[in-house]
Formats: sequence, C-alpha cells, structure tokens
Amino acid sequence: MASFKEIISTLPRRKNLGHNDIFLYQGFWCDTFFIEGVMRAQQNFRSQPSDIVICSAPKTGTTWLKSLTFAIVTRSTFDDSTNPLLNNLSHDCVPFLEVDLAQSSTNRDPKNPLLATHVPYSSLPRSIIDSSCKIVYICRDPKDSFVSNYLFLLRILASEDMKPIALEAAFELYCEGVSSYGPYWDHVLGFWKASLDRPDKILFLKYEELIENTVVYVKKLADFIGYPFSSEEIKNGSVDKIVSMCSFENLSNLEVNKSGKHREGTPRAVENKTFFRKGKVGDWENYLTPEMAARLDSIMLQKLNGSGLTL
Ligand code: PAP
Repeated sequence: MASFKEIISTLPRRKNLGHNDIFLYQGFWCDTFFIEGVMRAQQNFRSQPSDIVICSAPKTGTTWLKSLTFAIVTRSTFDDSTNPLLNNLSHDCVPFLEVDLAQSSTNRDPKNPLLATHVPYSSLPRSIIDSSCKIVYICRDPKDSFVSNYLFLLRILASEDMKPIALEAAFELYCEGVSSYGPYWDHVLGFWKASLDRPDKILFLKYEELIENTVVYVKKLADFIGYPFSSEEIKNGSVDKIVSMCSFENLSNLEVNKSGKHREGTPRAVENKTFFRKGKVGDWENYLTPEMAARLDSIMLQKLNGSGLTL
C-alpha cells in the first residue's frame, strides 16, 4: 500500500495564501500542515456514540462554538470561576481531529465528548458518519470568513517576517474555490444537505443567527447535543451566564487569550489573540470593494441555487 507521503506527492497542488502548498484531496483543498493528519484520522479515528463533533470551515465561528459547547457540557462540573475556558483557549479544551486525534482515537479525556474538525462532510472518518454521535456545523457569510482568514494570515506571516500575497490575489483564489478545506460552497453544501437528510444527527448553524439570537441558539444547541437546560437552570440564569462567559468581549479580554500561545513550541504555534479580532457581522465592507462583494455573492447564489440555503 502506498504511504501517505507517496499519495500526497501525486495530488494536484497549488500555492496557498502564505505561499505554502495546498493539495486537492478527495475534492477539497487541504493545507500542507493538515493533509497527513486528515488521512491518518480517516484511517484510525473511531467515534463513540457519545461524541459531539464540531465541524466548520476555517474562520466561520469555530472558536466561539467550541467555547459554547464546552461550557454547556461542563456546566455541572465547574462553577463560574473555575471553568477551564477562563484559563485556556477553547482550541485547547477541544481536541482537533486532524492534529490531536490523527494517530489514535484513544488519545482523549474520557470525560470530554467534544472534538472538532474542518474536514468536509464527505471526507469525515467513516465512523463519525456511521455512529450515532452528533455533529454541530457552523457557517458564515463567506465575505466575512474570507476577510477573517486573510487578516489572520497577515498576522501570522508578520510574526514570521514573511510577505503574504495581496488581498486581491487571495480573493481570486477564493473565488476559484482554492481555500483551506474549500471550495467553501462545497463545504457548506455538504453539511447542509446532510443536515436535511439527517436532522437528528446534524445541527446546522449560521454565525450571523448565533450573534443575533445567542440565547435561543444556545438552548437549541444544548437540547441537540443531549445536555438540555432544566427549567430551574433557565430560571437561575445558567444560559445567560454561559452566553456572557463565551462572549467575544469576555473571552478576548481574558489574560490567556491576550498573551497565551496555542500549540507553543510546534510549527503550528499561534498567539491566542489571533483567534479574536472583531467578532462582527459585515466587517468585510472595510476590506472588499462592492464589485468584489457582488462577485462572491453571485458565485454563492449560483452554487447554492436550489439547495434551499442562502448565505
Ligand atoms: P478558526 O477556524 O481558526 O478556529 P474561527 O474561530 O472559526 O477560526 O474564526 C475566527 C473568527 O471568529 C474571528 O472573526 P473576525 O476575524 O471577523 O473577527 C473572531 O474574531 C471570531 N470570534 C472568536 N471568538 C468569538 C466569540 N466569542 N464571539 C464571536 N466571534 C468570535
């Protein structure tokens, strides 16, 4: 059997935003940092029925959704002042499938049912699709997601003294579908269609709706993942406490998220603060021209046509 490296060497490749290689694997573009982990996870990961898998394309609200689900599932274990989210980036509270769990599915805290991935639905490890575990998916207006990703990259490359490609060139690639775990429209459509087929298994969320009505969606999320709030908890303000603890304002001002580092000492080390920028809907207006916005909107309209989904 060919090794992962041999398979990777045969895949179509392009340069991604930071000039690193991105490979076309099973119909999606996979960054050089993650591709081997994706393949290993597909081969090795065994899901448990109690698992809750947080799925998303990059820069669509993953950090926030991880915080909310972690706070929901741990609310009876920790009180307001001891929750690990107050001292750890949420990415360090929820293992990442293609990095932390790629070698083995046993490398987990048995008390934590959460894991996260950016892998598209059709390429998830078979056991996640087949087992009765739950999937929660979050998507976002691609204009905001694109801008968020580009600015994230600028901050990372600046810290490495590297020059990124221009925003216009990055946008061109994005519109061609060449983005990490993209094309974005295929990522969203895969989970959207699966959520229509299997509404008990997949909860489909939009970042904009979560911002608009956080309390309602947090209750819905808790019900869906099997950790519903009791009427007593609702009366006691438990939902509101979770919403405030996980708010952009609160998390971004925690010491750990201002000065800490994620995956320190590894090639993927990133300052925690890069995961918190503005947390707003519509910030794309400050970066994209109306023509760029209209072009991406029209691509999305065409790609999502007939699906019943709008973004
Ligand atoms: P990832 O794919 O690297 O995990 P992800 O968390 O999906 O990133 O996206 C980061 C975006 O979520 C950032 O958006 P922005 O660049 O437009 O500001 C980040 O600010 C936003 N974000 C992070 N935490 C929160 C939060 N608690 N509430 C709302 N938005 C948040």
